[in-house]
Amino acid sequence: MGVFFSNLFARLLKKKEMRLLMVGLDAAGKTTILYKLKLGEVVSSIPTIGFNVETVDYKNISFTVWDVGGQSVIRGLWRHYYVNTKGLIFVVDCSDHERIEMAAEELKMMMEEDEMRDVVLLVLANKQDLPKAMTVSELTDRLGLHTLRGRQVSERHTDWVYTH
Ligand SMILES: Nc1nc2c(ncn2[C@@H]2O[C@H](COP(=O)(O)OP(=O)(O)OP(=O)(O)O)[C@@H](O)[C@H]2O)c(=O)[nH]1
Ligand SMILES: [Mg+2]
Repeated sequence: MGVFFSNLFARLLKKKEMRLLMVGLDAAGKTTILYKLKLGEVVSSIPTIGFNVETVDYKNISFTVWDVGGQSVIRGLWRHYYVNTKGLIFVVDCSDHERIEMAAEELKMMMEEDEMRDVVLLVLANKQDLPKAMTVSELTDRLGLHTLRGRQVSERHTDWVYTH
């Protein structure tokens, strides 16, 4: 009986698991964010060839975050990580005015994939500390977030843009 109850409790208390995919152009800051979330500190990173994966616990949810490299030759591999992804974190370097169209194009293509239809999208406006960084509303415009297929956009925090 005791074993029965302890098993039951273990099941009830088991953390909910959720898989998140983090992508964005190379040098957007994905790996830096991953280790900030995981370790609470900034670690120096080198460009990711392939991916990093870490589990981050928050309240009763255990997030498995897949951080996939963003160099152009690697971008074609992003689609292999879509399966079972509940949320997509798209990281943008707000100081990279030259490549914002490219970022917009990559995001649009991804969100048009059938597998991504129901994922929650979070656009992370990164590198806000740099001079001439785009503001969140500028970024929302440049990425065409208001026109993403079937999605509503809400800006809930100054440097985070969520769509669902
Ligand atoms: N100023 C500033 N620099 C940042 C910020 N976040 C990351 N960086 C720097 O940007 C550079 C690239 O960061 P990474 O985290 O390696 O970028 P990435 O998106 O993982 O790049 P790939 O792995 O090539 O796809 C590093 O030199 C970071 O220190 C930020 O918020 N502000
Ligand atoms: Mg990286």
